[in-house]
Amino acid sequence: MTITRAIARLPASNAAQGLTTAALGAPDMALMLAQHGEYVRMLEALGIEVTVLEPDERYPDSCFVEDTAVVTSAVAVVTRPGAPSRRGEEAAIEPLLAKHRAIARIEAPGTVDGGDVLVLGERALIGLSARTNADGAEQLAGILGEHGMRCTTLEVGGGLHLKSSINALGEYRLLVTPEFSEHPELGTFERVVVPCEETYAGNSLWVNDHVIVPAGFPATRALIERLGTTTIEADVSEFRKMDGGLTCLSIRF
Ligand code: CIR
Repeated sequence: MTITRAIARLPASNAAQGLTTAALGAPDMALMLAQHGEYVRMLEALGIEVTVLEPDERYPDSCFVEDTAVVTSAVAVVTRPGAPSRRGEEAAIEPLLAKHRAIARIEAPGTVDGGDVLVLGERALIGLSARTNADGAEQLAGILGEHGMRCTTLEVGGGLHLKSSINALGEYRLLVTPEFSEHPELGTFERVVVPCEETYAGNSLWVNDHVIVPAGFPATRALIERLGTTTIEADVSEFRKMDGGLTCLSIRF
């Protein structure tokens, strides 16, 4: 699907107080803002109209907007984020999506983070993780099923979210970390496996016939280029310190 719109949110000044397991130190806020600006410009250069929301200081993790919604061509599912400190981030996103899609919502006790959901045409992969529980996955599969989508639910394993490890390079082609190279649930997809020493680059972003790859992962970039796909490099070092990456910085539809 051609992406025409995206929603992003500027990092809050207290972004360093967000959740993280990365042990890479505190983000440099000036650099984080500059990287965010570059990211938005990159999406715009791919023909996408980006709505950039003001920082929301109530939620240190609120720049990671992807976790608040799952958007398909037919419906926008507003999530109930798995981390209690992030619950409420979705409220400001819903009215923006309601302008373009019918809205559905994940209800308690279900939890879903958008980072656990990969939408590929009429298919969706839903990851069960510390953030997305079985009830949330079932609700989401039910909603997407009503819109004719086939959902596959799988355990996320080592990463924070499904999309820490599995991302699209096309409708039938996935970029996966070595952990998922032989996963039986992914049998119908062609898989491109990220080298072990570059697993962070498993979170690359396929958008409008380009793949945005995090800076500093040349082997992954070369693998993707070899497929005939144009890549662009984006430095997201400061977001990585907060367990974030390229996909989580926007909701695209
Ligand atoms: C969190 O732990 O929720 C944030 N610090 C990072 C969220 C990253 N989101 C994503 O990959 N979809």
